[in-house]
Amino acid sequence: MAEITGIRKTLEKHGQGHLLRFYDELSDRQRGVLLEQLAAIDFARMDDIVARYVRQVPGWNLQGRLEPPAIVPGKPATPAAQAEHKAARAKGAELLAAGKVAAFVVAGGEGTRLGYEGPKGCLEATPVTHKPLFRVLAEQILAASRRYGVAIPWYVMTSQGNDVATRAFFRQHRYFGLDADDVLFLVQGTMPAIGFDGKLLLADKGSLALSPDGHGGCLSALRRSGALDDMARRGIDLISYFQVDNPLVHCIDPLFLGLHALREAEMSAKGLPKRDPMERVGNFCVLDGKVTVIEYSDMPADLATATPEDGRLRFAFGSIAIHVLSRSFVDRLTSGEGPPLPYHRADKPVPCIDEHGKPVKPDTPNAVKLEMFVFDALPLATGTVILGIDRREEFSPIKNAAGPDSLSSSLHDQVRRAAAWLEQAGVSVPRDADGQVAAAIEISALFAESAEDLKAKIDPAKFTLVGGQNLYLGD
Ligand code: UD2
Repeated sequence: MAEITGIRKTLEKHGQGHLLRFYDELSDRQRGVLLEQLAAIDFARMDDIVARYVRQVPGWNLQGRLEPPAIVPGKPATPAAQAEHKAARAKGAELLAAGKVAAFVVAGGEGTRLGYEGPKGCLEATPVTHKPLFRVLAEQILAASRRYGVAIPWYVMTSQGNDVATRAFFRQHRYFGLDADDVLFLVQGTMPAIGFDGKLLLADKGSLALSPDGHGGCLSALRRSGALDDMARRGIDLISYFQVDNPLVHCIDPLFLGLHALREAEMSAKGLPKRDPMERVGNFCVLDGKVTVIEYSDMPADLATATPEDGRLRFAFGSIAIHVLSRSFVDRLTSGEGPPLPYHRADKPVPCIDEHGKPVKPDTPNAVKLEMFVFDALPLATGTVILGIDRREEFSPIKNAAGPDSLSSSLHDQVRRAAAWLEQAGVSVPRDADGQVAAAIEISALFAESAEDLKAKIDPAKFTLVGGQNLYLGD
């Protein structure tokens, strides 16, 4: 009783008294849920958040302050660059063999654009054996563990909405061959939806309208969950960060890890030339001397499309959300109070209840959702490597139900990469009149991790591949 009086007072002081409007109608269990949600919110900080992100629309002042960043080419052209790459590969391999590297996937997103029910990592996403995304990633981690002779711990970030289903999926599939002790789950935080009047929304009488706090929430989640301490105990120095939806990702890349280490970076990123100026990827820039990613939706069109005299895009490189983070950097960013990164505002239609407790399903935005983006940590890092990569080799995400960046475009790109690897190994691949691969080909990381690896493993003379064939190269 005393507790609820205190909470009521706090809420009223901060203009959020309506959140307890239906409290008396709730069962004990429902009351417990609501009180727990409220206890997780620092209402003084929420006042600041409302003032900063809801009462005003935060914007960027970019004119005249932006430069394109330096990119380390994925294919080095000069002898000095070639030597650096060689040294970096060796350094990366050394760090891996010494057990200094962890894998980290962010898989807490709601996948609204794709329209897939359930955790996106469960989506069947390969062309021949229809493996779920989680298995594709797991096999890479297992392959790298075998190659370097160490366990590579894999941290999997989920969200409240998909945590139980994700863990159950891993259990059901026996952790895809990984040791269960080396697969560690952490749940990201939530943010309440905030009405344009600054009042938090109720999803129903006993619950706030909450959603995941963005992949940038992973930094606090790593600390809060104990994952950072676990990494320290295991002797991990570097975190290889990737998203759940890109089956071409190289989860463990010795070159990238080695460049990050040799250049003493705190957070690094992979980038690629944008497909078109407005592609839905972040734009790499240097803003007031700091490497910064400006999301496609925040980048003014004139800057996104700017082409100086040579006709090339000035901000040509897009961020594909593949990073290396030093554990010490995450530790530093999360050692203070409060969120380590700024929020990004999105105005969304959020289902809720009105002041009479009646459900409202708006068609137009009625609330502000706030998310942190992990790339906002880049300008806080003392050193950053941006490694330019080949899209065909490393990036074909599954975001949309159809068209570009969909399951069908990704399947196509997976087959194309597998065919390219086979051709580099000397195998003849059937192609149709348009030059498209005329077979379904899938290569598990457990068979080969790269084109070079495949070349070393197969004898092209013993290999025939005919049009219409389904070819799977697995463990
Ligand atoms: C992201 C990047 C974009 C580009 C693109 C490449 C942002 C804002 N944009 O775009 O610049 O790099 O990816 O594919 O990041 N996730 C969570 N928790 C959340 C939200 C997302 O874990 O609260 C995960 C999600 O499960 C997925 C990844 O983050 O693995 C990307 O999320 P998204 O699909 O919402 O990001 P997208 O495609 O807008």
